Amino acid sequence: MSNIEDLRTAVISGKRKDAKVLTTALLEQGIAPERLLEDALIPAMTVVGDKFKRNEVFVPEMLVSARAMKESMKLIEPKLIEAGIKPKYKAIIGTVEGDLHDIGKNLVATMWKGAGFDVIDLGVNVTPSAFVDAIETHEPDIVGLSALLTTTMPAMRETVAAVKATGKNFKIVIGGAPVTQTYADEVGADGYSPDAASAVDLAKSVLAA
Ligand code: B1M
Repeated sequence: MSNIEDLRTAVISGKRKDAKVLTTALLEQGIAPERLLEDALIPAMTVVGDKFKRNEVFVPEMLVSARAMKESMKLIEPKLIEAGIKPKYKAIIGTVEGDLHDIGKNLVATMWKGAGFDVIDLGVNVTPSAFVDAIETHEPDIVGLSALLTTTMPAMRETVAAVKATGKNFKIVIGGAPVTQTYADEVGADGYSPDAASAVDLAKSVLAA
């Protein structure tokens, strides 16, 4: 018999194959998919995020844990859909226009998924109008923008203005190496976070506000 604790440990240690085998076994044992999410994957990614914040693990370890979580999610997601279980929050994320960097943005997307959000990832080089179209289509609770270049920071400002002009009710958060809290305040974002783990705390706090 497999147990949920083993799955949590497999994700924390980034053991992708174990995560797949354990998820399959636990689902076959009749454990509800939402329990796997709530008692294994979300706590596992919280542990990894906390370790990252304390500098006990670094980006490579976060990436292997994220990969293990994705293996498990691939099996859990269809079951959650079948059971009609909806995530509490919907998020849209993308790297702004002109910018092709996606490693940090992908990590934020994964951590948000790990926190139980439904994440629509628009990819890189996303124009303000593509963000607006996605907001009209998906009606998210939160929108995340990433930029890695000082030259693409102005696209962040333009995107914030464009998405706010939709008049829809959602929060907007930004991040990326050159981005700061001061810049977030200047462009009118609801928040900024310096890393992927803090992006989860940030999203939860702006959504609760
Ligand atoms: Co580029 N690049 N790059 N690059 N690149 C940087 C960013 C640079 C600092 C390198 C340098 O000069 N030292 C520099 C930018 C300088 C500046 O503007 N200040 C630079 C440059 C100049 C360029 C090009 C212009 C080079 C050229 O062609 N002349 C070019 C631009 C292309 C374009 O985007 N239009 C370019 C291209 C590339 C590659 C394609 C080769 C590749 C990207 C591959 C990819 O992403 N798929 C690349 C890479 C890999 C880098 C470095 C080496 C690494 C970036 C990275 O992935 N870091 C980078 C130098 C460096 O950082 N050491 C560099 C790891 C990642 C986990 O961190 O993305 O910061 P990061 O994400 C963090 C946080 O910032 C935060 O959380 C993440 C995890 O904790 N975060 C958020 C990110 N998004 C967030 C969103 C949030 C919240 C938090 O809320 C929504």
